[in-house]
Amino acid sequence: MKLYYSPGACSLGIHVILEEIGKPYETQRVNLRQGEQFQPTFLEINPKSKVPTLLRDDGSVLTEFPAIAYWLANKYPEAKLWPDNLELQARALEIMDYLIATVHMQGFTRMFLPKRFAPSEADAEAVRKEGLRIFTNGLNLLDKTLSGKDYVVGPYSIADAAAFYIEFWAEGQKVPLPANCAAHYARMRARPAVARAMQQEGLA
Ligand SMILES: N[C@@H](CCC(=O)N[C@@H](CS)C(=O)NCC(=O)O)C(=O)O
Repeated sequence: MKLYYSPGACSLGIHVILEEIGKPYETQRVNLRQGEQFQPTFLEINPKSKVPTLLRDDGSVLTEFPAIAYWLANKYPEAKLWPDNLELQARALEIMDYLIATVHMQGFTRMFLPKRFAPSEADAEAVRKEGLRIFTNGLNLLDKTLSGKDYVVGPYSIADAAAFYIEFWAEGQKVPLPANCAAHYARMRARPAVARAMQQEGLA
């Protein structure tokens, strides 16, 4: 397996999952700042120009965080990253979809790349603020989800890897983490697999 990633990007969550699983894998850095995701070599692998991208041992490529995370967790059940009851499975998918499709894609992307969404330069600040509103709202909802639990759905799962990269971004952007998210983030940082993934990406 080979993970195409960019240091500190959402691919960090998949990197954490791979480290939790502990099977051999390679990594290939994609320089997003230099636009490597739009170069023909990468487009051949993932025409969506996004990381995470997973090249599997049979040569097939899997994209989109929830699909990659779900496939890994179910391919390697011994890592116990996927809950064993239907209700918690549905909850894990529910929160991952919200964190990635809304908090990340609609919130953080507006904060980080406002010009992509702004009709003109003058609109960029308003776009950034709207992104921050969506992102902060998402952290508050995640905080409620975490109430009374160590991990997002109770037992540790792939949903925690998604929550982790969002919390990591909040720290980087100096957006205060609500109490349950801060405790979850500290719990995640204390996991050896998380420390290894961060160290490999040069983030530790
Ligand atoms: N929906 C995608 C989102 C992936 C995504 O937005 N990745 C960002 C990095 S965090 C990326 O590759 N951005 C490159 C670009 O948009 O040019 C997923 O679930 O994997």
